[in-house]
Amino acid sequence: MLSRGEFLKVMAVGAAGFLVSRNGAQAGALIDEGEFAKYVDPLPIPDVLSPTTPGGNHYRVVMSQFKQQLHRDLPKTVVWGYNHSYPGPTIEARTNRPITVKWVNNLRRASHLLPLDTTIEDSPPDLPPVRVVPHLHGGHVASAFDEPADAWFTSGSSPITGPGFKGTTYEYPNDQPAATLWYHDHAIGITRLNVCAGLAGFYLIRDAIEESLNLWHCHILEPRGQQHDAPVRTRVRMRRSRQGSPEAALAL
Ligand SMILES: [Cu+2]
Repeated sequence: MLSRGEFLKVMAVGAAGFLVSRNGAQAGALIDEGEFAKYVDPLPIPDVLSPTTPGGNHYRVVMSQFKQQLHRDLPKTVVWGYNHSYPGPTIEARTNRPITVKWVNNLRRASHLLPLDTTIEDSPPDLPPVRVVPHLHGGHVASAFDEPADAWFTSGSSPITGPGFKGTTYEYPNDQPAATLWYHDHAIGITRLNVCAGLAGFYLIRDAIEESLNLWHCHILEPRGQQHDAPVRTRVRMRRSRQGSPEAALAL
């Protein structure tokens, strides 16, 4: 069994794996993982998203580009995220309490953050390079709001839309047991690139069964008995030097 210190180290490594991203540069040698000092940054925990009105069931999420510090020893990195956060804010839902989310694309760019491969069938050069469509991974969602990959849309008041587009406000019934889900972009042909750029966040569903286990109040980690529930996600990245092109994007 892991000691508390060992557990926290595992958590910190996981966070670094998720958050260390491209350092924004042109083709160069792969960075040696040992270049980054370990356990030097606090575990990043995304904010919990608030509804548009207190106690309400409607949320608004904006996608945009910004810079974020990903590691103590890296310069701020250009990323894409939700509500100016990478990973995006955590959506906390409850079983059988439906919510709606208005997704706003504010990625007002002519080109993608990462190199596009327009030779693959689903990403021809005539599609807008900056197209998005959010998807709730693992969510029990009606097909109209499950966001097939061709339901993409661009930014602006008159967006270009894919053939499957039905709107930008989605319904999530949450008619499933407690679970740790995640939302991420799902646009056809470039899902891997949009997620790699940063379009991903947690979606937690709570229920009475989970609450009865009293897992949130971990008195070992948090002696004051406060709620302590840290969503942690890991991902493996390959990074090139600051003079190099973005690291290889890994399909998720
Ligand atoms: Cu998914």
